[in-house]
Amino acid sequence: MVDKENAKKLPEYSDKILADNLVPLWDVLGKLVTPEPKSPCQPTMWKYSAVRPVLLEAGSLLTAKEAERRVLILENPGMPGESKITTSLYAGIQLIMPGEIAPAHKHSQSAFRFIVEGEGAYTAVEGEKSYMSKGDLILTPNGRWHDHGNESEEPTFWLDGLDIPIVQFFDASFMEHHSEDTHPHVIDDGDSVARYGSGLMPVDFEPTSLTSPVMKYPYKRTKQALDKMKQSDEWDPCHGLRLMYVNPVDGKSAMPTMGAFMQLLPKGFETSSYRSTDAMVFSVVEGSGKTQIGDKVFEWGPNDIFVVPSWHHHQHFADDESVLFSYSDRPVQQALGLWREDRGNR
Ligand code: GTQ
Repeated sequence: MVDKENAKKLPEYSDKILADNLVPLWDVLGKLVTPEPKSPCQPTMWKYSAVRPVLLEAGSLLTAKEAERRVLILENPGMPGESKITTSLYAGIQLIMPGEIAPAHKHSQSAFRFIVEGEGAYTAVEGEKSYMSKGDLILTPNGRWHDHGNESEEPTFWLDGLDIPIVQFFDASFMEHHSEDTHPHVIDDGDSVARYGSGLMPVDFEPTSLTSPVMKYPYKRTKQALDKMKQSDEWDPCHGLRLMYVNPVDGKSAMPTMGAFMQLLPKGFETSSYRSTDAMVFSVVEGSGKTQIGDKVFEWGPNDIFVVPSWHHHQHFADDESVLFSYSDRPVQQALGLWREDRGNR
């Protein structure tokens, strides 16, 4: 306990030293070093039925080229103005109309596209096109030229996941525009999947990136894996069946800064209460159900997106067999020895 007389002098003391850019730790220690995670991130859901029409409206207001990227950011209401869905990650829904091109650029930020609606648009990474189908995961490793195009007759929508806040935190952002709208097409479509994503790897392959060399993880294969595995009827109480997208070079996360996952919950399944230090963004691929996060309940169906903040107890209830995609900063936390989970015992 501080002496009574001295306690009166302390506020004045704090004010005085502030002019010299000094702050007493004893005033702020409690909020700096918390006994457990205290996140400004709020549990939130975006219904696809609400996002889709307003994004289409943007489709008639500006072209993909004018916008560079026609995206609506999913901004967490707990961090207004910060363009974040969690404290460390960014999410947006991107729309590209038939015939449009979103011009080539490259940046320090890593990105993935998780396809929500449409068939036949593409993302090209250094000229290698990956054509999109619903549920596909397409990677854009940091520092690589990428452009998007839509050769189909339908508008195409996808979820953009980027590590923008992580790069911002480190003040390490660089970005360049290509002199052409599209990077020259120098690699055959599907080359990276064939070369690195077939359980084979070129002899003496030396990776030049921490990101997986496989540019597309097709939903067809992901779903086949889940469908086969569900027949063995071995369910994780907290996750149902949950798979992680991996880099075949090292078996680690497909991207260094973002972990991506796909899980299946059988009809009627109720997961045990779970929490972890990585805030998770979920995108519903198939099925319907609800997720309880703390005392809030979110009812979801196909293409809805919701976020579970760090260290929030949550449970999923599947009304129908459901497939949920999710991503988080888990690989970063694990690399730094920070990641923790709590599998129940409420
Ligand atoms: O498609 O390259 O949602 O650079 C945000 C920044 C998408 C992209 C976003 C980007 C992109």
